[in-house]
Amino acid sequence: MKKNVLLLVFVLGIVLSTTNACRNRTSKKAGKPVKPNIIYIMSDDHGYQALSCYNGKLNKTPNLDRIANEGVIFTRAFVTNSLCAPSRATLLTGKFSNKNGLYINRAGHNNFDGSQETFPKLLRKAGYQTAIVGKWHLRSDPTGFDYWDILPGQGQYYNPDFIEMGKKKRIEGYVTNLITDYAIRWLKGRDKNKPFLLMVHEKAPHRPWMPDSTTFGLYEDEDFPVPDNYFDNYAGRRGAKEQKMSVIKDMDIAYDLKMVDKEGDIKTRYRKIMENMLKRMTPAQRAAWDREYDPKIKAFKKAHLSGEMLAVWKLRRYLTDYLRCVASVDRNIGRLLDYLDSTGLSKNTIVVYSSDQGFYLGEHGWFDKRFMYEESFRTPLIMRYSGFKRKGKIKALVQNIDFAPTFLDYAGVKEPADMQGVSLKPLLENPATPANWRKSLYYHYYEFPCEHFTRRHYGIRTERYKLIRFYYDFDEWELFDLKNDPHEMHNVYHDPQYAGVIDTLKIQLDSLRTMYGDTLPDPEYISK
Ligand code: SGN
Ligand code: CA
Repeated sequence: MKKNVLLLVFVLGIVLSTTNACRNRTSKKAGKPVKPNIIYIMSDDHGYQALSCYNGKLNKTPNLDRIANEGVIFTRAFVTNSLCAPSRATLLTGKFSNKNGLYINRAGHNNFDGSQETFPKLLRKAGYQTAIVGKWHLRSDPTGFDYWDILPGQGQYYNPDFIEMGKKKRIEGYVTNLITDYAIRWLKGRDKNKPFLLMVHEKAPHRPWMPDSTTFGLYEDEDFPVPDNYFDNYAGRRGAKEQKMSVIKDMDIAYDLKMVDKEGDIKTRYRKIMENMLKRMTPAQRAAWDREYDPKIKAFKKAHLSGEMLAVWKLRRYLTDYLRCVASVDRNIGRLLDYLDSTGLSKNTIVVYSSDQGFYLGEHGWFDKRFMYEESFRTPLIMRYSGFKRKGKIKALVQNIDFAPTFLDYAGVKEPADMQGVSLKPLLENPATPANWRKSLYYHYYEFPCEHFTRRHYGIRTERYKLIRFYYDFDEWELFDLKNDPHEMHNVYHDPQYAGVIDTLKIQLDSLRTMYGDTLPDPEYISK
């Protein structure tokens, strides 16, 4: 009897799974293409210099490289406003800050207006199941998702709190591992008859770069190359000169670089914050941490470094922790890809990896982002899907306003007329970039005053040039000839040779501002 029941269950199982498979095929036969699933992964502050598929010489990211090798890699992908919350608002809405209303991160200023149209809402209307796990940072509760499990604010690396559909709970573990666990758990439990959108938003490798113990030992004593412009003197660039994101001057030895000595001799401005983060750890986590950091602290105290030696030590200490956090992201993306492969989901799932912006890994002497200079204006962008006709490098100028239209396009949903980006499908479906593809990009950064003292600025980037205008606090223009000066060290705005170029760029900049409806600078928004 028991045997017969088992047989019946087995046969029923086969019939059911065949029916599901047929349903997919039938929809194809009936002329309706099967809608692809979408997994969008966004890390936090992952500069393209720290992915080996971007020829990064710093580290190896074999799992991220898998996405690029099996798909495409955009070498000129940019953001609209190089900061976390604004980037997330742009991703959801396909619009610049001046249209989605989210200009800056600062608490109590402006929360994301979740009642506006977003691409997850539109996909949901079109029959997709939608979910987001990980960092959110938009303050208002997520809208447009069937399921959400998010980190409050910036989140914590160790034993983080999560808010699952409105309920807060503290979970033991390391944040990058937990986010992946939850992503896979959601995939397993989803309704298998519907296409899905899953957004996986990492906390890492955001400051203060606290690595998982599984990565301890990695890059130990590695002599990371020091960027040529690490000791930049910012001549001719006032905005760059007046920032507070210098590894040498502003990076906190106890907080950022983890030199929290038990004796309490190392007294720094942010030491207390790191002490509190360490207090979250379980005794076992703390013991592993101390085994890793205590010898480093001892060696540091003994060495009495100063001048250039201290400057280089700081950079390498920073990079070691940052790249260890990246290694955890990479390993976990591997887990997710393996899950997709082992369940057959890879074939019909678009996988996209990007960051909310780029990051300085010592270039210009910096950490952090915000500026329109390449390292933070750019974001890594790699994609994989069996349906792409294009493979390898794509050099066209693309921007995070384009992500929402792309996802809608692949799902067969019409892009709302007021979305400002364009679908990347023509780039992914043609052997070469269409001749009418955009030739310039617009950028606008607003947050000031801010922790890193980055002044407000906007600008235009073409294939060859970048024209930036700092405004409000002081009015100053910068022009970079990216062909001759890829590291943006020489502001040639006052060089008469470039007068004609400047005239043309200013006209183009004005038309971009008109096209995107940006009427700021307008001091109004600061007092809001
Ligand atoms: C925190 C960081 C800053 C960082 C912002 C914005 N300080 O305030 O260094 O610029 O986030 O980052 S920390 O001491 O709290 O780490 S963003 O990615 O969220 O925009
Ligand atoms: Ca960020």
